[in-house]
Amino acid sequence: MRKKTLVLHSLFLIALALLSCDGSGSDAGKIAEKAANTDGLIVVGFSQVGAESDWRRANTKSMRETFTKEKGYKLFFNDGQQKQANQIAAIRNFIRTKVDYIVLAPISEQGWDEALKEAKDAGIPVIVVDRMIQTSNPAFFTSWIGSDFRKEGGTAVAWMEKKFKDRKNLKIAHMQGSMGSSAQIGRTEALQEGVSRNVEWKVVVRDSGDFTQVKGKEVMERFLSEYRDIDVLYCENDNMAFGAIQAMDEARLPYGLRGGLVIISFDATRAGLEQTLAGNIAFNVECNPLHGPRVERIIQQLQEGKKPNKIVYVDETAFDAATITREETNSRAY
Ligand code: GYE
Repeated sequence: MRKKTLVLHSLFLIALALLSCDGSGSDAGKIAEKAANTDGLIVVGFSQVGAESDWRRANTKSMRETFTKEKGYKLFFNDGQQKQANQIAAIRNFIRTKVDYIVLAPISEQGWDEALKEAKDAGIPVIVVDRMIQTSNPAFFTSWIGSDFRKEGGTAVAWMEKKFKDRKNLKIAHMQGSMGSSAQIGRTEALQEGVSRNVEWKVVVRDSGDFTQVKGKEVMERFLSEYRDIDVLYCENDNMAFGAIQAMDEARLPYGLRGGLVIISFDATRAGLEQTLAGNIAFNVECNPLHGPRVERIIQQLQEGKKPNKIVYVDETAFDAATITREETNSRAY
């Protein structure tokens, strides 16, 4: 009997290790060590979407730099590789490991109820970061911190309304992010509202590039094979814009301040601002990924028995190729 229990226990630990071991920068195997030997550290399980963009990598770095042993934390990091099923498995793994807090950067808004109910039943607070989630019970998460994506889109659309004020028949190509993510939903909604307000605006092609450079290039190649005379590319992040720029270079199509297609992008990462400074991206709306310290503040409040705000939006700005400076670009932290 005892032997059987031992075998089962070993199998359980192996399963835990395998779950956390996806070969993509997750803390492979460490979960098996569990919180047992945490030396009074606060144990945080972070389920990250993936590593699809510069924004995402900066976000991961911010979290890793915040939740260090020196600062009193033990961080379990799981890279979901852009799959919700992986993220749900990670959440369940964190619950079994009895972490103190779960931090979730959700790939999409829907589909979290079951896993989050399990976390709630286990008494583990869940902090949602970056994208938002839709839940049947608001108590399934403690706090959310991230960007107002609808507002980001509104900033881009307001710039377009000024830039193309008297323009007739404006042909827009719309490259969307990962479908069903708040970043895509908000930025897309803003453009759709802009199109319904401006009768001369037409979205001639629309497709998702899943927030990656590789897909951004592929999608742009397809757009160009269908429409050579696109006026604007409304591109929902920098990495897809980099891919689109590659596709335009290969097709020898002009873009940017020199004339030709006007590219609008989101994130304003360092690499994105370089492209803005060079005049290739005409307008770049900031999306701030440095959430590590913000999540830590929430955790500290909870540690002190305080009630953090349920919803917190971060402040963001935007950069116009006509006015951006070298200093602004160089001082970019991500
Ligand atoms: O814009 C994109 C990333 O959710 C804000 O996801 C984030 C978005 C960001 O892949 O680059």
